[in-house]
Amino acid sequence: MYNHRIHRVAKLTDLSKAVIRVWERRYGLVKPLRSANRYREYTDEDVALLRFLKEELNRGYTIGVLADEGRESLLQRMRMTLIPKQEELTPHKNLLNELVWCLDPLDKIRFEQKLNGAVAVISFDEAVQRILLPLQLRVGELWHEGRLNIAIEHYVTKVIQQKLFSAMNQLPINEFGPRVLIACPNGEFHEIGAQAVAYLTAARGCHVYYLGPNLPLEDLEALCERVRPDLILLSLTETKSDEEAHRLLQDLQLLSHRWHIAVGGKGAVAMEQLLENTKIALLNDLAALHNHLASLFSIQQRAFH
Ligand code: B12
Repeated sequence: MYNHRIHRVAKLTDLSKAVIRVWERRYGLVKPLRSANRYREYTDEDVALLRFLKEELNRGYTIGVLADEGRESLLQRMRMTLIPKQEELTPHKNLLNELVWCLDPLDKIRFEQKLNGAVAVISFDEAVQRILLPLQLRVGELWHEGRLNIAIEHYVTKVIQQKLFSAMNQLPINEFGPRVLIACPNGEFHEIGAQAVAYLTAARGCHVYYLGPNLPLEDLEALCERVRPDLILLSLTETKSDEEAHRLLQDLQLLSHRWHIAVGGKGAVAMEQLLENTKIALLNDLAALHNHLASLFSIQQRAFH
């Protein structure tokens, strides 16, 4: 998660700097921090909120009505309706090529400068989907093909993980948001998909417990008794043999009698037929995740009213 200066915010939102300042002064809808040299600094969430306000104005709302609704309620609505436009989330191909060129031989400084620079100029959500996940995929594939040293792969994976964790740590903890447990079941070590899902879920206002890779389902179940999650999200990245898939399905079905479960990742998609007629939801991609979370929020809101 990054702070952006006003000229960048204007570019990212297509609003003029004057309008952004007026919305701050008159309505308090964004509250930028001030840097040491007094420049306004806006968070990714501010940028997303300004984009959302612009869309709401296009739909016919007036800024006065939106201001009366208040920042918190607008943020809640934004998270629920912010459906990622998949066509805008295509991988940043040229950048990925340039990053990969910095890896063999490793030029750490150029690699990090390029990566940090590219991630800083777009929203972190977009960076996750256009840069960080495709980079992980490329680097993993290069190692699998025997074209990249595993030490370099580990270095890149750690850089990506640090970025995801640090962005997640900067999000406010929404104590009253739906509680979501996220993990990879035992035997699953490919963690980045789950970690990205954890970030995106937290960024949409859920209270996330991220449990990482290789988690035995009995231990997950024991934790559920304490946390009482509204949703368990499991990442399955590996395609399983028929026998393994049936065994996993049995365990998941037991869990699904008590808790609401959704699975995603390539391994889950490969189990599509097995998952039919079960209570376990299959989320094919991140857009499906987004829709699932939106319905979780509306269930929670209905329960409150
Ligand atoms: C990166 C990678 C690695 C990295 C892992 C880094 C890490 N710590 O995570 C390294 C190089 C270490 C690695 C190692 C191994 N790997 Co590997 N790896 C890959 C690779 C190239 C990409 C996986 C990945 O991270 N993708 C990026 C993520 C973001 O994509 P994703 O997982 O598909 O997730 C996306 C969606 O599916 C979704 N998603 C994922 N989870 C969830 C969950 C929910 C709820 C939702 C909504 C969505 C969602 O979100 C993402 C959005 O784009 C794949 C091949 C491939 N092309 O997929 C092989 C692959 C997964 N690996 C494989 C294997 C076998 C291994 C090893 C066992 C190899 C070995 N002999 O040692 C080891 C063991 C893993 C370990 N112990 O760490 C096999 C698995 C075979 C199978 N049975 O399916 C694959 C398929 C390669 C192959 N073709 O054989 N690997």
